[in-house]
Amino acid sequence: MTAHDYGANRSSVRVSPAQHPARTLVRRGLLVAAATVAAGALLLTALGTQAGAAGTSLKTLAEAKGVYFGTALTQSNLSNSTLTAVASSQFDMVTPGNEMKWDTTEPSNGTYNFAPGDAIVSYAQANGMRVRGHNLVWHSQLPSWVSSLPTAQVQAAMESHITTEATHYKGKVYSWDVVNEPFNDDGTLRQDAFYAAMGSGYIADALRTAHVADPNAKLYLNDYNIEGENAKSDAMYSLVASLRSQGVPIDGVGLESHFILGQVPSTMKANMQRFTALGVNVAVTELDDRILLPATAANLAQQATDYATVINDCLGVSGCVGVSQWGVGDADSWIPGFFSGYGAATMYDSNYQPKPAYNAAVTALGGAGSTSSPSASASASASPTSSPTGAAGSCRVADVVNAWNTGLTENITITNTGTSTVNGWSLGFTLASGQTVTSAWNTTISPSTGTVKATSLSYNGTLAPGAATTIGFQATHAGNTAAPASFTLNGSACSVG
Ligand code: 9MR
Repeated sequence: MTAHDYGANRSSVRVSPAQHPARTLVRRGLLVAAATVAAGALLLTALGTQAGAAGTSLKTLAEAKGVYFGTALTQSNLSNSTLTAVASSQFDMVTPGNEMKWDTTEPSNGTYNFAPGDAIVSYAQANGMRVRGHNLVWHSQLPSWVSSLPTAQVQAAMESHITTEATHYKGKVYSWDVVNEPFNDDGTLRQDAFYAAMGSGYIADALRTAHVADPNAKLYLNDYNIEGENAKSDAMYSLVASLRSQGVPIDGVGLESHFILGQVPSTMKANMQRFTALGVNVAVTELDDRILLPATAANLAQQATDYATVINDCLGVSGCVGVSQWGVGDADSWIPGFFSGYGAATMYDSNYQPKPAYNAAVTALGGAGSTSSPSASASASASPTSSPTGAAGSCRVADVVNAWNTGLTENITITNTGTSTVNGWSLGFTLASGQTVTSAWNTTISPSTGTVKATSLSYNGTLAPGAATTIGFQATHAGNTAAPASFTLNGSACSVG
């Protein structure tokens, strides 16, 4: 597998794992606000607790539709209280990001380590969430001792691994991705260690072995680029049809759904339907939608459309059991580390504030999403949720500038360091000479040069004490790329840094 296989865009460039950006997660408790100006507004309060109308979380809405809404979590995610507050309030299914993969669970032959996976299961159980076991057999994150085995020993090693792991988690997982990513994009089976040892029969053997170990777990084959109808999904379809006709225990097909902005296949629903017609379930297992950075308002609006499309496709297929996003927020996403220049792929920004895609998901699930999709375009509503109050001298601003020869972006994090809640804000600052704002996100900025004001939108105007929000803009420049020297919030000076 190479990272650029995920999704149709072949122009993406993989960076080496060593270049993965540090997953720096915000420690401070952050407000998750998605308030609309209208009555009946959707309001999510600090640390993901719902204070708005009941039933506005993704999981509650999904459950009312008979499906789940999940996320991937890694063990390190569990120590981030801001992240886990969102995870436990919004999601009812957890997929361990890495903790149940072979390289973790059986790093050397016959030596098992279930502690990381157990930590995820414990978190899920404590928060009333189910677990998608991920995964038992995969060519990747496979310890080298397996691929170095003499061919004649691979089947026994695979069966032993499946039996031991599936028995350990018996009764604790809802489902297993028994075989992960078995196909090449052209529909041929990968020539991995399992195929080399057993031919295509390794898949049926893996499923049968898992079923014996945990007869109640739903057994899945999971892959990417099988969301729409194409050679790869055709191959998966033929395989599932064949397995079913042989009585091999298979319950579902996972469609990973690592999408590129605007490229959700139009055939996704029909594709899911043909699988369910075979008598298996389908699930969207690893949803994200990557954007070429910096994300513009139009990008975020398209992402919202993409999320709604995927969720509606699932809801439109009776055998689609749920949707899981791959990671809680943009700070947790694998995308920036694998696709150079891409990011912003999830429903939550890097401060765990909901993005337009979140509101779109809520709406698709039948909830009362924001009436106007949050947008950073100049035409978006810039009305504060009420008259600006608070924050008299009680704010801190951190500004990160990324400049190139003719342009720059600034990402500005505003923190309410005061003791009262800010209800609607206006951030004043002066652009360096020659800079002209061309687009903005999570705010509107006016005018585009000189001394400007960045104004809150409907969904990020409320800042509880200690809460932060991040806005940004893109500008052209004529050589001076300096950040503003000072900022005011609702007229009062902020500390900078
Ligand atoms: O999210 C996982 C990331 O932390 C790992 O570095 C990566 C290594 O392959 O695997 C990621 O999860 C993958 C999942 O297990 C299978 N489908 C693709 C996911 C993204 O690479």
